[in-house]
Amino acid sequence: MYTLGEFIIENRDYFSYSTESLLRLFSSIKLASKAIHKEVNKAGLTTEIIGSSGVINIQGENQKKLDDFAHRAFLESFKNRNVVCGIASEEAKDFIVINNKDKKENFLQNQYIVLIDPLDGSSNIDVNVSIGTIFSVYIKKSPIQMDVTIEDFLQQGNKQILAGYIIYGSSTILVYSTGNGVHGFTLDPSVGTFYLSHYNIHFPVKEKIYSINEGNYAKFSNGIRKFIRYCQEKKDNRPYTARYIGSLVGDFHRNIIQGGIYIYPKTASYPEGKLRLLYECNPIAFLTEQAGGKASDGKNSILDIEPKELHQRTPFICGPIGMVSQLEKFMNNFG
Ligand code: AHM
Ligand code: MG
Repeated sequence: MYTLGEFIIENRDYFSYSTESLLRLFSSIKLASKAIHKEVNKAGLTTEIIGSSGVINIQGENQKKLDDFAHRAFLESFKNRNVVCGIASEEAKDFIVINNKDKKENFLQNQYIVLIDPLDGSSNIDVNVSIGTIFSVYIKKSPIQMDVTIEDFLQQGNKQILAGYIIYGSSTILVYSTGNGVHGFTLDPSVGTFYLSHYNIHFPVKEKIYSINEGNYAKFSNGIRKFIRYCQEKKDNRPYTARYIGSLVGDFHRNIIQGGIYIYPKTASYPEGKLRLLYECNPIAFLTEQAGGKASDGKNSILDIEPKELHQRTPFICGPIGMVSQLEKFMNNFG
């Protein structure tokens, strides 16, 4: 059974950048995710973890204690590895510059830009439902000896060199892609190691599930409403099953394995869409395409969108090509 580290080394020829720096980066991701796994698993036992931190975050949302814990865990972990030069997080208004110039070991590979949602779906923490971390990695654009600038973060999704998520569910699973397929590793908590459990994940041929918050039906456009009716129609391989957790990582993880579409469109409450392009949609879109699917804002490929700001929102659709294309047709015809 491969560990994540062994798998990266074994597949080093498929990664165009330094394997050593990738291993270092993963070592920080693994460390922080294990710390979060531990906290999630004892969440019901301690008031230090469940509930609100009393802070309203940059998104105008009530920050949970675990959101804050996860943000700090990843930040500390990235700072200590000498491979990351800048981080943007859902929990911080501005990007964070990591300056390692004063350290002895000033690696040339200190060039990764990380965008992260440390704990997505946090409204599910207090009720024991799956939550996740989503991460996206780019190579720094600005000269290596300079501090990062906003342009380093505002790169198109198709420039990602690594994207992934960690789902803290009935088990903790890390799923990633460096552009050479999508692979999943399950944490064995007794030894603290991630083992390869899902090799080369692909959307199955059979389309089965649609995931959307149907409570917002009255706020959807006609095209989205018609698509929902289409999913429910008894024809061909339909009706599809409706499944919606309200945790992007959980909904996506199920859909990529069982075959389903995830939709968070524009609504009256979120006229630009709810999900954030840079650290929620882009990484999930990258994995979607690597798994043989399609990710779109209804018209354009998510990975082609030119980002304008750090916390930009976008409508988001991802899933098997056939289902996403069908929805795009409805949106094109009916709005
Ligand atoms: P968050 O980043 O504040 O946790 O919000 C993102 C989450 C997604 O995980 C999920 O798919 C969506 O918001 C659910 O939103 P809603 O409750 O409006 O359906
Ligand atoms: Mg989020």
